[in-house]
Amino acid sequence: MSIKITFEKLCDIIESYRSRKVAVTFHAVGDLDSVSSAAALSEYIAGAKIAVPDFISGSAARILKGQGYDLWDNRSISGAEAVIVVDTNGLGSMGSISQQIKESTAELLFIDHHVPSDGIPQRALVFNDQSFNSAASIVYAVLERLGFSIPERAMRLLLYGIIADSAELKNASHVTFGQISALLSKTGLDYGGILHDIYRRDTYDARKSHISDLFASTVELQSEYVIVYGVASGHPNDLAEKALSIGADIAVFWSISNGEASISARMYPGLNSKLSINLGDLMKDAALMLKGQGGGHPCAAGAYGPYTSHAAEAVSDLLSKIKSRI
Ligand SMILES: [Mn+2]
Repeated sequence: MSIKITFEKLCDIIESYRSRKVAVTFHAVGDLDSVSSAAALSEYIAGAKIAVPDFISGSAARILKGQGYDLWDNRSISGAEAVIVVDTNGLGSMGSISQQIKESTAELLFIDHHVPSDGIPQRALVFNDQSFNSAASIVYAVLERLGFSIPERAMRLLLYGIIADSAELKNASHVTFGQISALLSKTGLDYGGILHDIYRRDTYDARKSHISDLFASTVELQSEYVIVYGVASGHPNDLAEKALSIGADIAVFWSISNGEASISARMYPGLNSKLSINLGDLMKDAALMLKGQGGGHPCAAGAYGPYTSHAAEAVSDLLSKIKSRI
């Protein structure tokens, strides 16, 4: 069991890290909440170095740059006396950096707002409070409590992070509303403009190909579940998400480009436990067939590899495993 700490203790620790060598990292495919939390902490902790686990999502990277930050390319925690992991509930979702953390002797501090997992090392200190809607909300509360005068670019980014994780304010408490209100007033930003920026529409080319690909896909009803699958002309993960957003329960799409096959699957949240399906595990088998890499989360996973001639077979194998559980 890791060591749970209170908000007061968290503030003390962050304050004590101010003069130390600290690495800040987050879950694989860092989103706006992760990157804004990391960026704001690195403003407070002068010696902080941000370590990107796998990569940063396209919209997070765009907004990070838009707020005047350079994109981080460091992927190592070496040399750090302490590692702060934000927005992450265990090493299982940390991609390539989890091995570095396992091998490191640095102090470990997790700051998160997700349901805790058992994938946190025993020696780690953990602040996890799900009454905060986001990691950015926790980081903002800590920096305020420490009396730090947060640079404006970090305030803007925290505001984006808090709003992004609020699901258009559906996931928001009185704390969230209070912080959003304070940050809007301090930065002069406008809520509608931020939403527009976060959920910017795809280009017309991308929207046209999403719609064409979805029309060309196969739609099956198995028991009471709608399964959609087919070929994507763009990124298969985008298409699988679109399929879910218009009512699919399970979506599997694949593509071949530049000599690489890529498969992506999505499931409606919660179906993994209901149907005992873990897409992340199933994608490991798909990756073997593609002679590449695969994995992910129970409801969102992918595999890619150079063995393109086996892609169709890997997809039908995946679909039959999924259907056998329904
Ligand atoms: Mn988050």
